[in-house]
Amino acid sequence: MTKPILLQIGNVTERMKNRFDALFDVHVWFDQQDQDAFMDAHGADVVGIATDGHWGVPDNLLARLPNLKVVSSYGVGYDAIDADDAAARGILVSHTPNVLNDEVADTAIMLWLATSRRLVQADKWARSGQWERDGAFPLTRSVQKRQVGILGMGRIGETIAKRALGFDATIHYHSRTPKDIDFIYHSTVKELAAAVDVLFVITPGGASTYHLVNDEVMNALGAEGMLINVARGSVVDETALIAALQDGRLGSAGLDVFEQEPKIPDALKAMENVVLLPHVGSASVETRQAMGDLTCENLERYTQDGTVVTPVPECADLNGT
Ligand code: A2R
Repeated sequence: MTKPILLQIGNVTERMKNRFDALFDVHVWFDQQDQDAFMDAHGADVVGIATDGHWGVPDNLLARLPNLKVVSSYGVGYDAIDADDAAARGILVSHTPNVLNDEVADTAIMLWLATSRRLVQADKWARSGQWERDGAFPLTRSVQKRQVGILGMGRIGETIAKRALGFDATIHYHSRTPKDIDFIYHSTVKELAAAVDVLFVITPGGASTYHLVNDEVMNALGAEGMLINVARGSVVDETALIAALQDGRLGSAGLDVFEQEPKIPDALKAMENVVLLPHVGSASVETRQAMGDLTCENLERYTQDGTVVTPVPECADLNGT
């Protein structure tokens, strides 16, 4: 029996590839020398897409695959997929929420600690012999008993908050709607920033959160304030961030994500008061395996009963109809 065609966008692990191969005739989009010829030959037979949060689904691809039924994306963020368009076409889109909450929250806390206690500079001080030459490393700022702000009190935001409570933090937050939780809600991002010492950004990317953290927000956070971004580069106005750090209007930043990844502005690389990571929020062996497994389970469930395990909210109504 011929297997349905799965279009694979981006790289997958061997473990994922084996699971895809068991059910699908897999074609790798970026291996196609002539993508138009592939479309002419197979476009009408493609039933599924496997992709990730980085590559998403390239513009116009949905329109060119008339029998596409399911898109399984590796990662929780799906701003690179037009989920409203997919839902309107009756295409089920799934992602991998929850399995990465702890890892991303750990990364956020790691950035907070590393930026506050100047881990990178202290390591250099120890390695370079500066300790022997110049003596003790300068004192740093404590993370204890801080006013901690969370922009985006969702699955990951709440996990960050739980960890911050371990440092005796007072938790403040902003999201579109107040939650039934015992933290302090602020109705605007600027108000939140003005109330806290450190602001964790953990909303989705996309149009609705574009540059939500702007010049005004950074001024409100202030000269002693710290910005930690583990969401998407697009949520923070990077040009304004650089200017605020350079002027001393914002104290410091810990960044896992950037507007033009993998490009990082030289101005940020040159600053001592920022810690930079190459988008590794969920990047542990264990968590990436769990994300890969859920990506596969979504496709496998689809072949069994036409539903997925974890649909994106835009497609929830399609799941099982
Ligand atoms: O929808 P709400 O009221 O629960 O708020 C969500 C909030 N959020 C926003 N807050 C302010 N302004 C906006 N325009 C806005 N849009 C969304 O972000 C919610 O509190 C939070 C997202 O939570 P979850 O949907 O549970 O996402 P999760 O799993 O925590 O992941 C967040 C993002 C991913 O989309 C990736 O971009 C990144 O973390 O890894």
